Amino acid sequence: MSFDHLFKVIIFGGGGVGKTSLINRYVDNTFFANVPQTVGVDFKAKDISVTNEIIRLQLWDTAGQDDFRLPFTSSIYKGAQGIVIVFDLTSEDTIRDVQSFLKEIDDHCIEDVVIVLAGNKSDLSNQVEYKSIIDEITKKKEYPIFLTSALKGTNVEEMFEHLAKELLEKQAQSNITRQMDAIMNPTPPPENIVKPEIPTNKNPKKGCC
Ligand SMILES: Nc1nc2c(ncn2[C@@H]2O[C@H](COP(=O)(O)OP(=O)(O)OP(=O)(O)O)[C@@H](O)[C@H]2O)c(=O)[nH]1
Ligand SMILES: [Mg+2]
Repeated sequence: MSFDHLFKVIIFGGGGVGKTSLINRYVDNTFFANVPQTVGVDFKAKDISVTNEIIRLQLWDTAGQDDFRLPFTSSIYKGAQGIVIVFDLTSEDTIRDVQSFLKEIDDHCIEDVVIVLAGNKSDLSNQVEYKSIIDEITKKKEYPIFLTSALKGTNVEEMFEHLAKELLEKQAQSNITRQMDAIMNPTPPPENIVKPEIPTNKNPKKGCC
């Protein structure tokens, strides 16, 4: 199937927070109680229709374990347009991990990336009070937070759809900026341009009549 836009989206988050499960739920509508730990990077893609355009979300499922993820960081970050940082609502450590992911993203200086946060495992009752920790970590910057359950499917589509719409909007905005730039700063013609010689007729023939 062809598509109008392709967006690269990375899924980050600590070990076992449910990154692979969220992707499985979104792309295949499946859930497994036992999921093999991700090593390196896995990929899945899903095509969705947003405002009459087909968007292909290319989802990069990363390993929660630093040892399995860090060797791949440069290829993971290259060309990334969207990022989901997942934490486990029942684990304070994984909520605090959000800070190191935000710092890592900052260190890689990806411009104009769309970031959303996902508090996963919302079906479980032993949840930690995540809001104050996230507020403390993100300071004044506000990121959309979706409380998801890969097990039940709660908010999973909503989160990826929100991301897709944001990515589309951001792309439209940067196209407008580029067009405005081209209008305001037109490229000057090269200075050493060779003008074609126009033959001049020094002895023009007189007309016959
Ligand atoms: N109750 C509940 N369990 C979940 C949910 N999402 C994932 N799990 C379980 O949590 C465990 C880890 O899920 P994964 O999807 O492998 O987590 P991951 O973040 O990909 O883990 P790594 O690849 O090791 O970093 C599995 O046993 C899942 O079944 C959820 O929404 N609710
Ligand atoms: Mg995984």
